[in-house]
Amino acid sequence: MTTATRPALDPDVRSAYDAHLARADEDAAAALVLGLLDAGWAPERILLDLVAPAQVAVGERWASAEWSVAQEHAATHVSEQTVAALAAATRRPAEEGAGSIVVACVDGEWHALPARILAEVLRLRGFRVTFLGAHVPAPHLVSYLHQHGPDLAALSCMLPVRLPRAHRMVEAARLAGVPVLAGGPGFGPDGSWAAALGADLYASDAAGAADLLQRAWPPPFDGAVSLPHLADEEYAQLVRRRPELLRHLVDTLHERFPAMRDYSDHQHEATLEDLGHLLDFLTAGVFVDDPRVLTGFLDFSAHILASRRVPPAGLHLAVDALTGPLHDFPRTLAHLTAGKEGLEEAGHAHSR
Ligand code: B12
Repeated sequence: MTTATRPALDPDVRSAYDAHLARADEDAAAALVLGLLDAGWAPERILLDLVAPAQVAVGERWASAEWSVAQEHAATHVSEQTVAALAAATRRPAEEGAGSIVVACVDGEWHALPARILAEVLRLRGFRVTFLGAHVPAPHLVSYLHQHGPDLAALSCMLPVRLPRAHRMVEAARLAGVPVLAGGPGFGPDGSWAAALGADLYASDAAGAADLLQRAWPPPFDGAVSLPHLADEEYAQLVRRRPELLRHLVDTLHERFPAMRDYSDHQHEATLEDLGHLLDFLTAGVFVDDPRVLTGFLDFSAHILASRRVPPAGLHLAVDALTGPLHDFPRTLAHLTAGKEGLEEAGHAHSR
């Protein structure tokens, strides 16, 4: 099966599907896609031109605070059920000798739906696919690969903060003798972090991955890790010093924003989580030696804060506060400087 050129999807279909997501009506959403299937729409197209972009829009509604987390979760569940309904309606046994692929999310990665869509697209293109789901720890991946010996492991990473763990997964698969196809925005805007981590192949989306594999099967096994900067130990030190740095950030914020002392337990917990994310994105950027990991996170966080009418002063302050304890980490300091400049350039003003 291929992705032939077809007329654009009727915007009314998309609006109707969006409305089913908004009402969390999984029966109506499933009925809509099964109707499209009956009307002759290619299942791959329904997945990639309807379900996936509608789900991206769900993220935008959540990010702009138009939808609560609960609404986002309900809509995501409907998308998952829709993909399941489509999969059940189109399932057929793989042909004898079909290439076998294991699809898994990297350790700590809970965005299972993009990987599930990839799995279904690969299956529709004739591959034998096993979907391992969200958050697969490296040791479990290794034992699974040893037991089942697939031709390829397809690893999904949606957030760059998971890159150090993604690296362990890539290494684990390659040690088991299984080549790796990496994908998802977590591997970088151009997928360059996938190559640095030793992945054999990279594709930015499911159709691209299927095209690539259909062109070049069996997959190559020639990835090579390229992380020479790790010799300076800055990454290892950032991991070791995380608790101390987190404490320093909390103390600094308390000093600067005394109102934080009256925060509820829940507010304290949320602040700790946000500051932890900042440290983890910084650490992941230092791991792959690319400041875009931190700048991307700061830009994203400033937008989220703006949509909730919170000024980004806390972000600036937190980035500044890290320069003291990390003054003898030149590479990390360069990332922090890029982060500050990025915030200023994007107009996320340093105001209180
Ligand atoms: C649903 C969702 C969740 C759900 C996931 C549930 C599930 N079962 O999947 C939950 C609630 C768990 C979640 C949690 C979080 N999320 Co979230 N989430 C989303 C959302 C709304 C949709 C994701 C999705 O399904 N997209 C639809 C897919 C189909 O789109 P796609 O990316 O185009 O898919 C293609 C490619 O990614 C590619 N691909 C993916 N994997 C692979 C693998 C291979 C091998 C290949 C070749 C290709 C490939 O192929 C896909 C199909 O073509 C996105 C918004 C968005 N823009 O996507 C945010 C989003 C990804 N989440 C985000 C965030 C911040 C988080 C949290 C950190 C929030 C928090 N503070 O807790 C946590 C982190 C959880 C974790 N540890 O993983 C941010 C990431 C921002 C960033 N750059 O850092 C986003 C972008 C939201 C936003 N607009 O800000 N999330």
